[in-house]
Amino acid sequence: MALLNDLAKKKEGLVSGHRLCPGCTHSVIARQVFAAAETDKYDIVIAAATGCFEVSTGLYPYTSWNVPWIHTAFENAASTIAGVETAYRALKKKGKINKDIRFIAFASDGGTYDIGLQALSGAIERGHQFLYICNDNNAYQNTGNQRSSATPFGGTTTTSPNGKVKFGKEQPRKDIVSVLEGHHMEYIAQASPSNWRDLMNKVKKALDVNGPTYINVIEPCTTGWGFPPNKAIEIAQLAVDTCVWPLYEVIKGKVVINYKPQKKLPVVEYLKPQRRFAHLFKKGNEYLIEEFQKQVDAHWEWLLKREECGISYFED
Ligand SMILES: Cc1ncc(C[n+]2csc(CCOP(=O)(O)OP(=O)(O)O)c2C)c(N)n1
Ligand code: SF4
Repeated sequence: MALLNDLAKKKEGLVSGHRLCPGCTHSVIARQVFAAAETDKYDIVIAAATGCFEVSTGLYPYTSWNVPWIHTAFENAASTIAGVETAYRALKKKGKINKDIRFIAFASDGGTYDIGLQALSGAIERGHQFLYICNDNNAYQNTGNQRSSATPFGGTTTTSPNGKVKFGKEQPRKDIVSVLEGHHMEYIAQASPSNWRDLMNKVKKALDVNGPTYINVIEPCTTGWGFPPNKAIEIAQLAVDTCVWPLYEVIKGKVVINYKPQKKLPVVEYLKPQRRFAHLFKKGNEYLIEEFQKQVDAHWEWLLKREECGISYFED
């Protein structure tokens, strides 16, 4: 892995002038992705689904993208990038392009877990070579913080509000990594911008696979989650240290956990600094925090067991 000094000198794929909220991690993640890409060996082409990241970085006639970038509808980042990749393969076959190009789709959880899942599943099944990065900010943030299937249990949003009748989102978040595992992809991972070297390793690996790959990245959203703009990376680290957001890879179906906290923190450490969970700390709601902890523990134990037994359903 390159030294920080060298990384700082690399050409940026996303530059200043965008309109993301102060403290938003969308741009932090993108810069880590570009720092990882070996742009001396290949060019990068991006497709971005409608969402905070897309509307803030590509507001016509301005753009913060320093690489070829294509706007797509909310629901079809995967099919758009698959189409671009197919055109590239066809042109390469005809000898009209001879450079190496790698393709990345960026979408958030609304455009991935929910409305773009069909397009993503189809593109993966067809075996296009692209890396799909989901920047998961746990809700439809661009349109004002509506619940998605990635919203955590108990989290309040405008469409899963807490009050006298409800306590926030009633369902646990969708385990998108497990959903995608059913596609038998060679490489799936989960990462966090707080653990940037780990994230960069994953991007580098994923871009070298000859087929579809997927990385699920936690994307703390200062506005929707309710924390000060300078705390985003701390919040991401707390997600990792509480195992709310385990860092792991599924390589040809085998689980590899990249980070096991020496001391696994209780989930309250993650929940407390965020306004969207404030109601969980009201008297009488202790059971909700216990339930949250139970869900996190169960998923973590399951991952540990899968790593230990090392079985894979994947056929080489
Ligand atoms: C079919 C369709 N439905 C709704 C919209 C309106 N819309 C645009 S972005 C968005 C939410 C984006 O949420 P997410 O993918 O989680 O991205 P975020 O803004 O949170 O980063 C919605 C509802 C749309 N563009 N197209
Ligand atoms: S609403 Fe959240 S995800 Fe969207 S730009 Fe602001 S901080 Fe980023």
